[in-house]
Amino acid sequence: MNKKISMIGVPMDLGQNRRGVDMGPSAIRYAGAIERLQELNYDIHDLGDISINRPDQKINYNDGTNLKNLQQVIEANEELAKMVDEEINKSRFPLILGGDHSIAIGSLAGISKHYENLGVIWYDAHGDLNTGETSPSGNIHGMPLAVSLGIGHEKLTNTFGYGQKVKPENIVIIGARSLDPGERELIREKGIKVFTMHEIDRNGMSYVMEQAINYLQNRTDGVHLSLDLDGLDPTEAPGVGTPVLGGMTYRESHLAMEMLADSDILTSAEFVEVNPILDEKNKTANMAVGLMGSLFGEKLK
Ligand code: 4U7
Ligand code: MN
Ligand code: MN
Ligand code: MN
Repeated sequence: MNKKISMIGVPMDLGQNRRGVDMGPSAIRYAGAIERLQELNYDIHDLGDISINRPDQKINYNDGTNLKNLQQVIEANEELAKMVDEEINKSRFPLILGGDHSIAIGSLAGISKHYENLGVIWYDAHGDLNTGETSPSGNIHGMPLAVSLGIGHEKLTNTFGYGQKVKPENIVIIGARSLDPGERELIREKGIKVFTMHEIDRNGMSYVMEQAINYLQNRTDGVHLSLDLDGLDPTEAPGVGTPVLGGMTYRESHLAMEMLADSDILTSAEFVEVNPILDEKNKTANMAVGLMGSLFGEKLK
């Protein structure tokens, strides 16, 4: 693993309805993310938080669409893409802290420029494959994976001045258990690889991760991990805005992170959707930091 990490906080909550997720980066830093990684001999630059342009009204509908806060989400993602791009130019590993999951649009826009075949591991209860047309909510945090495939509102898909960021065959979704009808259709149509909770229950996390890693290793030249804390079960990780029962355990998630560390395929990562207001004693942020420890090789130390 690249020993030089650049940490970027994105205090974004405009991609969904609940306040609080904008405090995710602070909660994760407070839980000791930097110290944990320094302990593993990483050279960490904390670039702080990017500034989010908060609208005066609670929800803004721009451009006559159902997409909430479209303009503000675009602006923040452009800024994030630029920063991520610069850090990769300096040969540093981008570690992005959310914020709601709409920020993956900017992460992937900045990262993907550097790879012919960027792989993505989407660790999440949801597919985040909605468009304005299929979304039941109009929340952009339910759309970033579709946007990165070049599907959705043109202003979103054109983030950082180019279209499609990821090829459908280079994506692996892990932990899905809440998929909307339009998302299911897109998964079928594009042949996206999905390991649902069913596969994890039936074959075990070890088998699922082995499959996922082998699959990506053979076809990609870099892999981004996008970890939504709601992938974990809400009894263990309650501090998320869109909890779905029946999720992955902390232990299973540790194993997944350790196997990723062993495989050495990751080139960037993000931890998103931590909402300290909905949390119990910063449990979910602590969980994020625990998983980071495993992801960055604690076991191997
Ligand atoms: B998250 C949802 F309808 N699919 O689009 C939607 F269930 O980033 C939820 O994974 C999206 O947390 C969840 O609004 C987005 C809903
Ligand atoms: Mn989710
Ligand atoms: Mn998500
Ligand atoms: Mn969520």
